[in-house]
Amino acid sequence: MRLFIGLEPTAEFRQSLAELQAQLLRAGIQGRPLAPSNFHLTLAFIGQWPEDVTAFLPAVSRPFSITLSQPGIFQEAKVLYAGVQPSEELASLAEQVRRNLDHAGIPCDRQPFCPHITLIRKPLLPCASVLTSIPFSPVSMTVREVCLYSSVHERTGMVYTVIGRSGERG
Ligand code: 2AM
Repeated sequence: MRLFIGLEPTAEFRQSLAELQAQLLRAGIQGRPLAPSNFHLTLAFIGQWPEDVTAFLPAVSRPFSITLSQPGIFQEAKVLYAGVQPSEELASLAEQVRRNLDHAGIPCDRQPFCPHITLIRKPLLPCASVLTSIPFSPVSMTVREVCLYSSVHERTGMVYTVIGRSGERG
């Protein structure tokens, strides 16, 4: 299985992300838009691993908010993302996820945590200023749980599916 751990957008948050993605495309940005059903905020990327790791997902003991910020681009990874405002709670949740994996001997990508939600892969911009010209709303959602995702390469592209939740740990 190809696994990663992340946050699942609520229906409302997903809708706002889809609207932002549509605005970016309307502004002339080309590339491969993610299907809104695939939107997620990665906390830790595991990659190939033979077992379900739901048991190691930390519970969210105190729900907290995350809020969108300005869209941006990771040049190296070739992704255009919706920014997510950094916060103490979010950073410590990502750290807790990674620590739990370490303790369980499960390897994960140790790139510094930079909260974002990918909207378009391999973006091509009509001009450098296009991103700052997009009006975006600082929409929020409440984080109540952490999700285990599987990533499957299907004929139509990658499909990310929630296969475990922190609330479901036995
Ligand atoms: P991103 O959109 O949050 O950057 C599943 O592969 C997801 O895990 C990708 O969409 C990517 O999400 C994230 N990811 C983080 N590190 C990764 C890595 N080293 N290789 C592949 N995906 C990674």
